[in-house]
Amino acid sequence: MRYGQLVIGPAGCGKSTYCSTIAKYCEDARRVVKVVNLDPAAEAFDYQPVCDIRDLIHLDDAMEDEDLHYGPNGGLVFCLE
Ligand SMILES: Nc1nc2c(ncn2[C@@H]2O[C@H](COP(=O)(O)OP(=O)(O)O)[C@@H](O)[C@H]2O)c(=O)[nH]1
Ligand SMILES: [Mg+2]
Repeated sequence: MRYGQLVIGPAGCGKSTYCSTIAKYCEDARRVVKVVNLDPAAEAFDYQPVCDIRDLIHLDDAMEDEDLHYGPNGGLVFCLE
């Protein structure tokens, strides 16, 4: 049986911490776990995601672009779109 979890919530609510804890738990329990990062604003991980949206776009790309010139919230919406 395979299971998936979608971890969503506002910035700072504990998504990365939760994913890290689950990844460590699964390793200890010898279960296969793969974490996909869908957060373009994520900073550092203490695990290696198998796939990372930041390889496509990062929040800083939208905020630092001179034409776009988004703030953190508008930049996040732009990245998600
Ligand atoms: N008190 C408390 N702090 C937490 C908990 N989970 C995460 N944090 C802290 O909240 C901050 C943001 O967590 P993070 O996982 O980076 O949030 P994210 O932005 O949703 O990925 C960090 O300083 C964590 O150490 C929790 O269950 N309880
Ligand atoms: Mg995070």
